[in-house]
Amino acid sequence: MRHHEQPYTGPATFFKAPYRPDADRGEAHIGLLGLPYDQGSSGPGGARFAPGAVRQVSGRFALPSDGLVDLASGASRLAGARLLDVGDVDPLLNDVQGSFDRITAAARRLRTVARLPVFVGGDHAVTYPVLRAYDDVPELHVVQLDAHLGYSDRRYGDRTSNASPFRRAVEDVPGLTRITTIGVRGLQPVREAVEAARTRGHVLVSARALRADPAAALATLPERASVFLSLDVDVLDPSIVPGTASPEVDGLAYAEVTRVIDAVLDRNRLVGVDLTELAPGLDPSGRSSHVAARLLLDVFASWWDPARMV
Ligand SMILES: [Mn+2]
Repeated sequence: MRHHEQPYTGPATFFKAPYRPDADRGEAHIGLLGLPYDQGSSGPGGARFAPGAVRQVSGRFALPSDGLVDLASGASRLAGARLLDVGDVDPLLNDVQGSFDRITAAARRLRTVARLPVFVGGDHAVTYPVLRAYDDVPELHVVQLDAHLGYSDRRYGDRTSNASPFRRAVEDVPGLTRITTIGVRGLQPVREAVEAARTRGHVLVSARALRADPAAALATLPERASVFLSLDVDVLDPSIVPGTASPEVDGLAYAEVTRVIDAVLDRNRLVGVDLTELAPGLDPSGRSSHVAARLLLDVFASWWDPARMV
């Protein structure tokens, strides 16, 4: 059988895209790689199951060749976009550096395959080995949507957890110029991280500040830069995404998050995206995975411009 029209038929791949672990250079506009890694989480874990869960539910967002209709504007979105699922990185259990090396190598490869490399799943620790694959990009900016900083030097003595990816990245990625973190909130034992981030010149925008004055918050975003967008699903309110290990109340609404993403993409060149901290097992309703898949789809739709691809 060739046709797998229903969302739940056929092998589950990201957005029902062709499964091409051996994809060739330049083969995809958008290439999706699963990172089933959760050895960096001190919480309940389960982010290793995020790639599988997103594959399962993203079948409902499979792209017809003539694209989708944006019901808000009537515009056609993603017509002609070529997506590929390039598979997963196999982590090495109890070998963090070995796992990170595999992730970095796979990320470097995906950058040759796809115009827009997309990394799905894992706890936030994966962003460090992903960013290592961008060590050739001058003046790389990271825009991070997250309730947390991810900028601790150590947590419980460990330097490689999901509390430290951006701290390690600024140490090892020479071109990483600035990190803009949007959505931080709550009472957290991270004084050292806040001071280190401010000293390094990073920008922290709280969820409260974004809500109070969105225009002022968006004015902190980079412009005309190469941007890596790191989406931690816990930036969203836990009522929207309960399936995450470190939920923080008083989070952003979905439209607030997409407004930030649209602004980032309007002003910059997007060089990669990750989506982290989705722990599907913590949400028996399954809606967290649906929201995550939809968030990726909205990133793709905002990014895709056929005129730019010729
Ligand atoms: Mn977080």
